[in-house]
Amino acid sequence: MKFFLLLLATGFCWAQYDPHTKYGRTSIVHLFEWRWADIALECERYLAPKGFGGVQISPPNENVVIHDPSRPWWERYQPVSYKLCTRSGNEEEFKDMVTRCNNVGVHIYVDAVINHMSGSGVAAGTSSTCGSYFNPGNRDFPAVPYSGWDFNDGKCKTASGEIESYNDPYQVRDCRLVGLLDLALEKDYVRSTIAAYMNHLIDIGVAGFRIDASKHMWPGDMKAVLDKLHNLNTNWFSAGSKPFIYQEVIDLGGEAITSSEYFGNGRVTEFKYGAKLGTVLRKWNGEKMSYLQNWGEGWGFMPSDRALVFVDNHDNQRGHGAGGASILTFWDSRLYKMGVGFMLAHPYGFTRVMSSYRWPRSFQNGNDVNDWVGPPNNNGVIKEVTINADTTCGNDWVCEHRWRQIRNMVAFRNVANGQPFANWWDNGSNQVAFGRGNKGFIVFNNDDWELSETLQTGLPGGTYCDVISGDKSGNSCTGIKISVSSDGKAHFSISNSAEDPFIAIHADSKL
Ligand code: AAO
Repeated sequence: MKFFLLLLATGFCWAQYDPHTKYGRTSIVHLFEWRWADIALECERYLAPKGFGGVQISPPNENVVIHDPSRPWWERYQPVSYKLCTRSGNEEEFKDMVTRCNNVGVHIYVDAVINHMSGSGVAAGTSSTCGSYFNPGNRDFPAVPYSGWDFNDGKCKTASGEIESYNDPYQVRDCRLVGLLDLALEKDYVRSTIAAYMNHLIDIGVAGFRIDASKHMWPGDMKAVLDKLHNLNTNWFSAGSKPFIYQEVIDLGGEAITSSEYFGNGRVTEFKYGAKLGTVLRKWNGEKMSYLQNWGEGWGFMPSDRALVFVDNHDNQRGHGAGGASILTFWDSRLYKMGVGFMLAHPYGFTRVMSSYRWPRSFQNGNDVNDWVGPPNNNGVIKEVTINADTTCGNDWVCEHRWRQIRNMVAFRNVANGQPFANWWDNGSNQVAFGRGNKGFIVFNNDDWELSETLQTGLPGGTYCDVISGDKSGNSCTGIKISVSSDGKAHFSISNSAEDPFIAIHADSKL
């Protein structure tokens, strides 16, 4: 009986919360809009050697091709069928990516768009990434197939058929989100059809799913779909492994629907995390880094073991979704590196790093009129991710995950995995430091004056290489060196005008 309960607690109950990353790998990266061929190469040449656990990919199923505006990134959130056929690649390329990434211990997490199909106002025809016919006006998606029976038109009670108020949970689940045809997930046919799509991906070898627009589905309907899913492919995962599930629910407080309603299904995106961290690092609303001592649940966030966290995502880096102006992105690179560094050093949540492309941002009355612009492309065909001699990316791919400060903090998190939050220090303002047991230590100076302090690091004595200003290579260090004395103390000085005003050392950066 005891054994059974243990099994229930560790294996069965917890399964969908476990990212199934390879042992010792603790973060995933969202390679937004990348082609499958480039992701396969990136797994082999970069992500595996640098210790990344996995990749969140853009939706792999057939979507509407939108011409006005021309091929926006958001066309991929308007499904036409579940054929694996998009601008990122076809089914063969998808399978090749999953196999090659899994073979080097980097897993694939699919962005699953299952709440809806295309916009209701999209014209009938074959303007889709695989050429499948569809007729939104008639609710006809023959390539699935779905018909009028499979949508929530009869169930939604608003006059417009749209979500008109986020204060009414019925509208949010039963009506259309920005005109998108809302699937009737209460129907077994719809549940089984979605589960078949997800099972096809699981059988190919994916490790889990981001479930798009989860707030717009009833948790019980989602559970019915998730209960139909296969275990992960035993070529790469241990027998009985359930897919990792993280649900996109935007809960900044103040609405009828809360994240906690979804904990039974898996993890949930914690949108408060990036919104608050951006506010603190920008020093808005009187916030200071010294207030971060109780970061996590102490800030009203969900339990750490339910949270999927990120500094920015593909929506709020361009003003979609939620979080507002405080969100830090690659456009504010200095603060962004500090934000991502803080996230990766701190034990709270399961971490996702964003990897973006550059677009011609252009503000009019505070809004970016180019927030729709799709990935770098030639006449609509997504451009290759080229790699420059200095290991950065070309063709307008930003590749934040390849920035030294971010890549090295992914390694820091792996080294510090399982170690407690320790040795907090702050100056009452925006200079803070903390460690992770005896494995890692990080110091930030976000004040307008120099930091010069002797601090307890918790680390064994020795000389360590700061992984923010440089890299350890062999027994030398291309950045700042920090000597930790035998009592664990070390002196840190960080100028407020340093290129990156933070320093991080860890067990593997010891010289
Ligand atoms: C496109 C066009 C539309 C057109 C439609 C159909 O832009 O004009 O009507 O096609 O033809 C993406 C794009 C959409 C795009 C869509 C389909 O962002 O612009 O529509 O593809 O092509 C809500 C959802 C959340 C969603 C987010 C964008 O709850 O699930 O909107 N995110 C996902 C994806 C996203 C995708 C979809 C879903 C659809 O990540 O890329 O859309 O598949 C409140 C609510 C949030 C709500 C936001 C925005 O947030 O709480 O739940 O997110 O509003 O509507 C403060 C508040 C905060 C509030 C926020 C904004 O911060 O504290 O709570 O203000 O008001």
